[in-house]
Amino acid sequence: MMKTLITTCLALAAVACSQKPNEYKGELLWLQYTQPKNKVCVVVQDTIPTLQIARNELFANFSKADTVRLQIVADAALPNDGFRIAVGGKTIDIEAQSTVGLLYGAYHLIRCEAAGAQVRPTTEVPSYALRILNHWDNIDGTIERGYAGKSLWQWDELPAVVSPRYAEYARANASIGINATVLNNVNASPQILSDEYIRKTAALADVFRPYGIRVYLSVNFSSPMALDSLPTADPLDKAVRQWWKDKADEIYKAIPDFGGFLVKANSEGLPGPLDFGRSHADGANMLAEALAPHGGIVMWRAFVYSPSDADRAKQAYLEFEPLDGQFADNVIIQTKNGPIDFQPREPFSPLFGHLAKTRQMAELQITQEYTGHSNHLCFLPSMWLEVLNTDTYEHGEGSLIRDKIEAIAGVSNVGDSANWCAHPFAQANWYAFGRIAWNNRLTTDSLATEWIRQTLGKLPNDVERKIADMMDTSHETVVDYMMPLGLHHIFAWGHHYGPEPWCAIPGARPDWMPSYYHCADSLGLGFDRSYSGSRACEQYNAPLDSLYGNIQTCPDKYLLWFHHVPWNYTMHSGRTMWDELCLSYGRGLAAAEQYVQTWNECRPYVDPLLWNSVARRLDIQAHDARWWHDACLLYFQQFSKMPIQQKTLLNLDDMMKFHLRISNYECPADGGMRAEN
Ligand code: GCW
Repeated sequence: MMKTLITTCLALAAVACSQKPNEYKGELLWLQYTQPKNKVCVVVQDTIPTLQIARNELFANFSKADTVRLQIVADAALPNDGFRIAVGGKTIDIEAQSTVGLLYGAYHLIRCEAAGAQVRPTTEVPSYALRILNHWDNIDGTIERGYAGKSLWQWDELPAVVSPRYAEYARANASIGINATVLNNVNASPQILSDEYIRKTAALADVFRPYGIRVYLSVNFSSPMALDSLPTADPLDKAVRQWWKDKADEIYKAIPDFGGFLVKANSEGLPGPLDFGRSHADGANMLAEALAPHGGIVMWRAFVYSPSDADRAKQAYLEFEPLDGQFADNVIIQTKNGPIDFQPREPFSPLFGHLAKTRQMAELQITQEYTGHSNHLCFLPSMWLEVLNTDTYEHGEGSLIRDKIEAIAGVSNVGDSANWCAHPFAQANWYAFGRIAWNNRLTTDSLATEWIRQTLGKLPNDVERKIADMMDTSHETVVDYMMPLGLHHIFAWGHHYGPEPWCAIPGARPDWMPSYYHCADSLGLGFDRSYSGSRACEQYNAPLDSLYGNIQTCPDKYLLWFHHVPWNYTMHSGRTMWDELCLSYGRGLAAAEQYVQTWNECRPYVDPLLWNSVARRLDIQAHDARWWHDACLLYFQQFSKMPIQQKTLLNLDDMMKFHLRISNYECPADGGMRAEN
């Protein structure tokens, strides 16, 4: 018996190895469907575009039933495009209050089949009614902090030419429940509100509408002056208020379901109400008043910092807390997850534990400005869920950020690269953002396996597990080899890629320099935000204020964020802070190097072009991890004067060999790029 069993297993294993890897087409993202065997009968009540899309998707990509019936129902238990799935034998029913809800139900069925999950009766209502991408796309076609090519939006051709990629973009978003998009950069050009660009925007809105996606625009606060030469943009000026009302009317005439405005004001040089002695509330409320008759909203960003206080991490709270309750009902304050700026890890922004009388939404960064651009594998759900599941203690224990916010925005990583995101694993971040915005109870690992099964197809369990583990650990690995223990903002000037803790640009703002944040000196390392320092810890509700503010109780992962720690300080582990720092950098480096090995082991099971594309980037990532490790430890060692455990450093000869290996990387004959081109 045992002999037979072993023989069978060996035979199966042989078959598995010999199986041709599933083909991967970069441009298809997680929608790598293979045509199902039998064709399902899809019953819809109407042939409006959204239902036509749902029917076509099911007909082409779902085979786990004989019949699927899509039914609009009046059911208050299904708000915000929620849906219900009922299973009766070989018939499946999708019910929803809206046609978009039925479309989401259709993509749910297709996802179940593609991910190998059983279709079970269920009711799904989205965690957030507004699930929105922010494209930092400029109208000249460039993308700020974009690493996947140029902007998708071909403004010069629109509205006459409508690229087929716009519908593909909408389909990808609808398949993961994203229902809104801001087309342009928050460093907004006033030009976006010209009548010419409103017509172009309307053409895109027409494509997105059947997929349930509403269009929003980032606006420049000085638009009345830039576009129509008004003498001021003062929000209390009657002519300015009228200008915005007229502009809103013009937009809604062209785009009846326009979503509203996203605003970066009085931040990094952008104009705003403070230029006219007014408040953020004055500015936001003026725009809100213009949009209110049309049901539009204003998303007003809290990403502000000016030399008003010695600590940049305190400034959003200082500027916005006093305005609590002053914003109009259709204003939502959009706050980055952390107080500074999308670092590999930050404590949550204290605003999420305050502004009890103000609508709030979170801004997460999908594009990897600070986590390796499109070269590093950094699966971001573990960072995002760490933030969303944090307790702010605003109303005592159990005041989670995920329940506090009413919407969630992601700064997009999408460009016109053939596979949309350049790094194939960056697609997983776009995917996961949409899925978390729909269901904020999902976990990093469930998202990783869901994405792997749809994108890479059915793999042997151990191979899938290896890839999922790589994804699950990748964010912590990036933190370890870039900025462990609460270090932050020690990246290179300008492009923000690579280490530069020594960076000192003459004349630059001090709070743009790494030394402002790491504060390395002969005594220690880290920014003192405790009671003896900037007292930023006081912006957190009890007991977090004292938990973070006391070096003994502060969690290791935030230690150098909140404290200037002596090099020989004894950590919870019993090691000195210096040794803990060396260990963290060494751990991150080792993990990045291990990913290269892990991916080699997966080679027989992965599409060759995909494998090459990822292998090349994992090599770069391992190289960069070594670069971060050595650069930071050798730089900080100048201050600590303490030994680095030799095993963690390459000697010069090995270092040269290492760099040569990377710089002379033998690109595969086929370039290994076609997965992307
Ligand atoms: O992260 C910083 C970026 C800027 C960005 C700014 C912001 C769009 O370096 O490129 O500008 O924040 O969030 O407004």
